[in-house]
Amino acid sequence: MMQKRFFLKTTAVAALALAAGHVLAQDNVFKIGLILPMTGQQATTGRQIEAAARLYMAQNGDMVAGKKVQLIVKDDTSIPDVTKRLAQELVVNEKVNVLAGFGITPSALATASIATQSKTPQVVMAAATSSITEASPYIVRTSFTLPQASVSLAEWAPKNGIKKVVSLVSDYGPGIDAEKYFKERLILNGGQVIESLRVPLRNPDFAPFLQKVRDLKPDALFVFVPSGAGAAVMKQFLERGMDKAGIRLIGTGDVTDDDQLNDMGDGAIGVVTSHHYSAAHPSAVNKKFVEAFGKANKGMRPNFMAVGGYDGMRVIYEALKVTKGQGGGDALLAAMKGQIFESPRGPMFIDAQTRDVVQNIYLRKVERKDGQLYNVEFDVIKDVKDPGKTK
Ligand code: VNL
Repeated sequence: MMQKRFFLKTTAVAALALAAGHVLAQDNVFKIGLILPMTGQQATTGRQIEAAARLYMAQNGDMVAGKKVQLIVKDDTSIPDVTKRLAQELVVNEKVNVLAGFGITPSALATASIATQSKTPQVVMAAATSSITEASPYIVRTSFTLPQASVSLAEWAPKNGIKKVVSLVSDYGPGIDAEKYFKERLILNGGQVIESLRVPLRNPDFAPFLQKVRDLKPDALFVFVPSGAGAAVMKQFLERGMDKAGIRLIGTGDVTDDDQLNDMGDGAIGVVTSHHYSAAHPSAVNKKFVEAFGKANKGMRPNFMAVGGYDGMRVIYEALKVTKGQGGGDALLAAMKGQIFESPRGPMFIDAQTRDVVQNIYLRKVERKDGQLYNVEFDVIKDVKDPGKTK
């Protein structure tokens, strides 16, 4: 009896000690669960963001405020149910301190309730539908919003001979935002959208839509497709000789994505887009970023997804520093709000009220520079807040 009790006691103590050791080990680790589409249609987005996150860590070390930062990358194949399940596992099993990534809007939205319930900051590095930040008070965004980019282009277009436009967008959140905000602002500026076309997000066939645009003969075709789909649009636009028929191609910068632009050929030269990031952004901070990114990734050029990932890591690192490694989700979130810094994209700011990004939107034209195709910035609208926010 005595012996048994003694045995029980020692095992209980041992178990406690083990648990304490585990807690201690956990305590010294700061986990970031990075959920991205690493395979499937949006794989380039995952590849860009993971590379940028790893670059940020290589440049800034993995010891922050006494914690060892650990990046846990999960592939959601851009299927929202998978994103949600992975987020749940990361929160419950891995006890991640922050959720990050989110290649497409449905994935970001599917995770919002988990962020809210577990009080885990959710740093959206890619997805760009305006309403995302309203889905959870724990969401902070470091990418952009489609209304930001679209409104800026609708300011430029009518002053540059573009009055009659057909819009063509991917038929989901960001596309619908782009369509709506571009149209409203164009009308306000004396232009008109004569037809609004929507293509499916999954396996889109642009051909019949482009044929329709050709028949309608607008001054320009305004396009939003997600990162990775731009090259296909460009190719079919040129194959149909639409540029020769006098139809200009304009869009948010997703269509002349730096991940693909250099392979689009000279037909892309002259295409005007509006966006928050170009690999050709002429600043010292960006030059360093592009160079280091290329060096670490076999010459790969960073696109706007990469910059969203890089800046997202910055926001997380700073929050960890400010909270001295002692804060839970609420403290981290508070330290993310209001951050202001110089990104490779230019100055940026996390609006404390909306948790959304305030940033410059640039007008850019595709040009050949040093033998390569770039989005060359020629105008800027400074400190653009998301026009989609009503509050
Ligand atoms: C989204 C918006 C995705 C813009 C994108 O590429 C993009 C989104 C994957 O919100 O789903 O370029």
